[in-house]
Amino acid sequence: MQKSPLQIARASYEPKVPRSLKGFMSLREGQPTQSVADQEEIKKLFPNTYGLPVIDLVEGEKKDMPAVNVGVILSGGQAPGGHNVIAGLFDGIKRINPESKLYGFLGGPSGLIDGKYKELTKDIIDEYRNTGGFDIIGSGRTKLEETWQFDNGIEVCRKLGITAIVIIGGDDSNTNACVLAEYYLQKKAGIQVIGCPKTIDGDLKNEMIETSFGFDTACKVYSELIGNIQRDANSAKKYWHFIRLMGRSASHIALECALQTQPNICLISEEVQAKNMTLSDIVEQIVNVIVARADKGLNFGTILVPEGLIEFIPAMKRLIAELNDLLAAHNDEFLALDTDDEKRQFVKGALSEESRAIYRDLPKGIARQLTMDRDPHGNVQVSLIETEKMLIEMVQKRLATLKGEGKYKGKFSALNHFFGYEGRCAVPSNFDADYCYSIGITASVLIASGKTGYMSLVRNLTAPADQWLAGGVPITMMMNMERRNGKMKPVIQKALVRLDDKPFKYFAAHREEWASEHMNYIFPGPIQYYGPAEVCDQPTQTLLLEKGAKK
Ligand code: FBP
Repeated sequence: MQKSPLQIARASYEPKVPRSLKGFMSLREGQPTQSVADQEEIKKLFPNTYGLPVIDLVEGEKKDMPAVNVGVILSGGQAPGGHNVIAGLFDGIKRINPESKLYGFLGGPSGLIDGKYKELTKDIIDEYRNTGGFDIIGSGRTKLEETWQFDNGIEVCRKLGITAIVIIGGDDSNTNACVLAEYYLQKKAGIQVIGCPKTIDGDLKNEMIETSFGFDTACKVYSELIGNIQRDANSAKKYWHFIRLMGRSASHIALECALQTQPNICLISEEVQAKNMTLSDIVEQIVNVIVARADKGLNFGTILVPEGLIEFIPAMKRLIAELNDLLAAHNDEFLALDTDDEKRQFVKGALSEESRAIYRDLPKGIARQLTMDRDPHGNVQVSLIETEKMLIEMVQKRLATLKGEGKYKGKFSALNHFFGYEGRCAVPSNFDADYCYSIGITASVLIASGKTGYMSLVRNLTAPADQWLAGGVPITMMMNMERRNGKMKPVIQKALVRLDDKPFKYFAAHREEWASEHMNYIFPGPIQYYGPAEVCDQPTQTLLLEKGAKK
């Protein structure tokens, strides 16, 4: 296979790791822990894994350890650095005992259930060191939540002599890792389960987990592209660029990209919800900036739109819920209608007054998407809705009205973009390469120490890598009870953007200046892998602000 010069160079990159992971290690256990909320219910559901202590890895002495067979699963969407978690895990278990073996379950959690796996040997691991993607074993979105799946897992593990499983995933996958750990303890199956925090969305973080891996690289890739667009906008001076950014529900990616590039506008879904904003309020906010810039002769700019926006607009959320219910109950009737117009009338006739008004004012294409693209559970696939196009259409309409009233004299020409897949499999930044490798080694130490129900933990991430701290955090500590599909379930709390936290406050304090002033754009350029640490090893702005390393 032909390789690029960067691929060749990155193959021999040695990730930087915390001092405590360099030699022999031992564990230091802290005090018993509690879940973030609903302590009684969580304790009852996890009698064996509740209340475990947080663990720190410290330098220790050489001990002879038995070989261990470990299975690893990649779960959910790709995130840069996944291959390095696996490489760290491989190197870690081989360091513990060279006879140890690593098996990769293929295509995500279903690989464990169906017994589809491959042994990951040194040759395979070496091919994938410091590369993006999840292609070493593939990933999938099957949820591990039924006891028959767990029991199949026991059979498969017994066949391969596997006594520990590492699940690399987001909040839901790590919740399931914890359920699995508890089940295997109850069943005395002799299989440990360790989780690792993955997702570009950045919404798996809390008091202990400072960031999920992949967020750093993905945001840097998107910020590079946004910066390039801003330079073009500054040069050509003729387009407004509406840029939708991946991130499912939380707006961490949009916020981080705004902090890195200083666009004219960045919408934050959590703020829209907190202020109970309507779609028209959002359009008005955008239009005000466009008009003000036009008055200065600046008929161009950049607007960042988080992927989950639509679901955070309270009235839109109600409309979507009504559509979900309506089409669940009358889907056949709806599908039997011949024309789009008939379908539109059918829907309008069945909605509440408030939702009908919103549905009527939506651009037709978007209204159609809301009723057509549905997931296997019959819900609107919000991430497929082209919010940026919808906003362009609505803004255009509003500007035309203002022009007619003589209140707007500018020119409006808009282009739309969606950045998501461009960043999910990028070559991991040094931060992600180092962080992920460290997470992998840490998981191997937790396994060798007999731990289960833990998430591999690497923190103090704004310091140089050799000062990072490694350890483990009981997954139950991050849990609370939430309603899912009509039932209360124990889940890891999803971290949305907090309006009282430093990253948002910094953004809010500067956005007016970024909106109107001429020369505020920042152009981050491409990720640098070789060169001075301040160019190559910087963590995200979000992390720097959260940890007080940037004011
Ligand atoms: P997870 O890491 O939580 O699995 O999701 C990451 C993500 O990239 C989201 O940002 C996005 O909404 C979704 O996956 C897209 O999913 P798909 O890969 O199925 O298109």
